[in-house]
Amino acid sequence: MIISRHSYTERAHYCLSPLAKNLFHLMAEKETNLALSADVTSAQKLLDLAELLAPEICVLKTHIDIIEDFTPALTQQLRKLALKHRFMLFEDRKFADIGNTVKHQYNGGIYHIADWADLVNAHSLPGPGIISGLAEVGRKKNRGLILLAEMSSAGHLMGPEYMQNTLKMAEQFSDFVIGFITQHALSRDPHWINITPGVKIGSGSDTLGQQYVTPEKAILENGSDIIIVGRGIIQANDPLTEARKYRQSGWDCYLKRCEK
Ligand code: 5BU
Repeated sequence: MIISRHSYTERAHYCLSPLAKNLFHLMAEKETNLALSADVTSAQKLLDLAELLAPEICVLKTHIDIIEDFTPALTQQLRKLALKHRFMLFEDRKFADIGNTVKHQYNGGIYHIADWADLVNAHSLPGPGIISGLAEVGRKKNRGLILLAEMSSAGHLMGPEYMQNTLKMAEQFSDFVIGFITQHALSRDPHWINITPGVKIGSGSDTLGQQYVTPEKAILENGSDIIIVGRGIIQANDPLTEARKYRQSGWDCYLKRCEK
């Protein structure tokens, strides 16, 4: 198992992406490795959640295309919150097309994702052209890309060979790709950030294929650096108390991993 025992601050030194470096420093200084998956469908609900939980998180992950009353004012507000409370915005767009198409999807359309999202993700499935296309837009704006190496859902097709090939592809773009969406750390190189969705205290699953691991399993056994939590927090009676639990648990596991 490939698990880094180094601190986030130590790992920041190895990053070729300035954004990855900033993210490691932000996590270390704010003492949080919790990302909130704010999967709500109204702009006001998203802003309320962001405002409430901003002090607890290093990353706010959005699905901007599920917002029913989207206006550009929403992303401007999110950016203000991100600056004020020091967290990064991650649009979970999962690009999966040829380079020329993703370039337009990233930069243009209704959402102008590249103008406000520090981070986006993409499938490696189409080959390296998808990264080149996104990099044409993202590099000059100091954005970062996360490649999907391994999903959390049951029956996904991302086997060990696919994951290794995704790593190899990332290595060609290590100033722009900051790491992976993955359930398991992929490499000994300390600069890659392993980001894990499907995390819930108590583990379990939902009825549509989502599979959960606990923060302990994600961080201590599987080498995750950032845990993404959605319904475990936003469907709780008291999301703030719940977010603090996840934050504490995530941070304790990270400290324990560094001590080992
Ligand atoms: P949940 O409510 O904690 O299950 O939400 C998980 C979020 O992470 C949700 O927005 C998914 O779209 C996202 N996700 C995921 O669950 N699994 C994956 O492999 C990837 C994204 Br990639």
